[in-house]
Amino acid sequence: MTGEARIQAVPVRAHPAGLPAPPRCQVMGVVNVTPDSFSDGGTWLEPAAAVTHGLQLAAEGADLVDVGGESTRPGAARVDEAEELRRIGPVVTELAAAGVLVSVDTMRSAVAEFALGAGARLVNDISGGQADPRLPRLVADAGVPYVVAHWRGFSRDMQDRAVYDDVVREVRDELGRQVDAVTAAGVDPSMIIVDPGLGFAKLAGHNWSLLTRLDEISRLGGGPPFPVLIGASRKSFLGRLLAGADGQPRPVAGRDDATVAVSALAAAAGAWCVRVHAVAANADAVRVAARWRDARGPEAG
Ligand code: PMM
Repeated sequence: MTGEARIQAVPVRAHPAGLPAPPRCQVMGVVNVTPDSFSDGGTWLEPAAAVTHGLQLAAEGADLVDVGGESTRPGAARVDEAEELRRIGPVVTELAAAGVLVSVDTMRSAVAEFALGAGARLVNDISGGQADPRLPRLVADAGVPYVVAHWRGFSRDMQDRAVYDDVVREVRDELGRQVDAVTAAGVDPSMIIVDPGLGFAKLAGHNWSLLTRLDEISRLGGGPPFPVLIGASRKSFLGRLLAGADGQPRPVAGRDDATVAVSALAAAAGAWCVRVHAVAANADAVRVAARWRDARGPEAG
């Protein structure tokens, strides 16, 4: 590929309809109201602690705060619906009432319905419309932005399905079919955000390949590019990269600086949003990337 062709391949950053559109990559702060998430499980299980944390993330510069009540770490069993609702209910309600732009991280229509009624403004469905067929229709009726992530099945055994010949082509094809399905269910394409689903039926090498080809992930079908969300924060592929001399992966608590590096690179490559646990440093990183894109010139969008 020539240098010129490479420059033209840098994607214009796309924004979903229905949300504010500052001229930089968005930062989504994570509040996991779970006992068992890999990165922060148990820390924010009490509603009051989760609300305080969400407000803190917003104060640190999160454009959105993503509230979830079901762990999706590899091997995790499903939580039942009533428990998921019990966990997220007061947290979504209080954060939305405080003026925070809340996204709900759920695969269930009943949970999304409650959260939207309580003021959430975006649905983040890591199954990309596949776990609960009623969810895309609910999102369509609500007219809110919808994160459609590439997904090959529930967390309990998803890593058995981390098998690809050409990960970027296969993820694009499968994500394209997921987008077609949710569009057929009535979701407006301008409301769709796509996500390669890092770590979901992916090994470390798969994640790196996807991260370097965000432009291709954003261009599914013949329409305008889709906004892309990246969830790399503290994931095990970063722990593996930073393994010590003994070969042991860097523990979760030591992965935030690497997350910031990924955020800067993804934002410079045109990602719409990075989903992160440690907001302040990532909010700085996306500002550096915005200035970088600006200085690089108009062809970068
Ligand atoms: N990763 C996790 C949870 N939700 N949502 C989206 N859209 N993309 C992701 O990559 C993603 C997600 C798992 O991470 P966590 O347990 O630290 O929240």
